[in-house]
Amino acid sequence: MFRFCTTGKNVHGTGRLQSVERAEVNSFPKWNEETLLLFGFLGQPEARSMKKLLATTGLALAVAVPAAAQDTATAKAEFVNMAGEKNGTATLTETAQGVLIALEVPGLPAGEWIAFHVHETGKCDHQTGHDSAGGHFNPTNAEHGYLTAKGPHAGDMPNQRVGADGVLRAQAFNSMVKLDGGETAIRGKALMIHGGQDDYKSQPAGDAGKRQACAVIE
Ligand SMILES: [Cu+2]
Ligand SMILES: [Zn+2]
Repeated sequence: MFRFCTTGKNVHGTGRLQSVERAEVNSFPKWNEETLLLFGFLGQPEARSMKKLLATTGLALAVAVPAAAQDTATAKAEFVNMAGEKNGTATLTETAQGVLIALEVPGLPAGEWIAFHVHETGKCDHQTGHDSAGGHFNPTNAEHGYLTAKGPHAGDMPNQRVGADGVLRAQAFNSMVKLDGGETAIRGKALMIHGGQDDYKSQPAGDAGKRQACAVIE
């Protein structure tokens, strides 16, 4: 229902998947009717309400099936802190408009806003202070920051707030990148969390402070 009402098309899937959805919608109520006829229910008041119930259930199934069968591209990223220890993960999901990034990373400055970017090199070496990950992912040769006329970098993302327990739990959406294919693909690049916030204008990286945790997108 969501798919039909909002977009009228199958965003990620194939024509095959769309036809499965239609088949579900068309065939399920028919099956209900035949089954009820078989049991001699049709026309009875109880049968009418049961038919209505089954038709509703059929609709719910038609919504659930494509969601389960959907072939959405995803990626994982495991964070490594400045001591070289694993600390936290991110799950990335490609959508038609960009990449959704959900992350949970402990051991960060409690209650602070921190910068969060995609960096250009998928190498997290804590012995270099994660400098191994290079600068911000910037396939369009833009300047850094949301507040600059020639910005932002594709790898720029809004600051995130760390919880009072020192754990960052966030969901961010980056509409300037994809997971796979082409210049703006970020699989193989790195996610980076800094100790301070991005001012969205200082070059080349928003004066965001030391790198705290780095994760290769794979
Ligand atoms: Cu950064
Ligand atoms: Zn940047």
